[in-house]
Amino acid sequence: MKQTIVIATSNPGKFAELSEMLDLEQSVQWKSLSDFDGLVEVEEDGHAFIENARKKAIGYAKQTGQWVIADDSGLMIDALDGDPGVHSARFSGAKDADRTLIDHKNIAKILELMKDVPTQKRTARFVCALCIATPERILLETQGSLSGVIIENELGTNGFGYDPIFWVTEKNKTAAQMTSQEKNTVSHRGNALKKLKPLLREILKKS
Ligand code: ITT
Repeated sequence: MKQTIVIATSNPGKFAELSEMLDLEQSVQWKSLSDFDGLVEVEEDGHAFIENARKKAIGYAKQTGQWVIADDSGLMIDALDGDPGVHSARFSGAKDADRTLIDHKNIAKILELMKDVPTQKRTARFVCALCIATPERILLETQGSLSGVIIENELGTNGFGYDPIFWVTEKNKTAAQMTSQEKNTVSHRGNALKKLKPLLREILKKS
């Protein structure tokens, strides 16, 4: 029998990305939060990515009665003591409904805060934490990261969030200059999923 796993997002893009990258369709029936009515939103108020991923996975597993996979991710900049970190999504405080506008304001705030930071001190990393929980317990947790440098101007139009100012040295381009496939091979989310996949396969074999 197929194991149902709920991906803790209502965002169709993230649902497609996670279910495709996990690529275990044979043994898993993927669902999203949109398949359930009356769910109470689990607040992401933890101090670390893994805390938020854990909170969402457990919270939605209890509400749906199913296994749930949840993620939290963001950008950590060394010169800003790890900020924007868990506040990445709304670092500028912008409450606009338009995600592109929020991203633009977040980037503007970072560039302003870092205007006097020299190149060699502009190191940063994207981090992604993943957690799978049943209604009873945490089954699996993994983390992945991608190191880079914050550049002084936006470059590239692909991706989202901080991608246009995130220079990936090993690729000699920003994350916004990569196709989504290319980004998946090096990204924090891709790395966390690569670690999770064999562990999940083992658990599914036993269940
Ligand atoms: P959810 O509804 O799934 O929570 P979200 O936009 O909050 O969507 P995340 O928690 O994964 O997504 O990421 C928080 C923020 O971190 C996100 O809004 C971006 O600003 C930034 N971020 C995360 N991953 C990124 C990536 O691959 N490229 C650029 N920015 C990223």
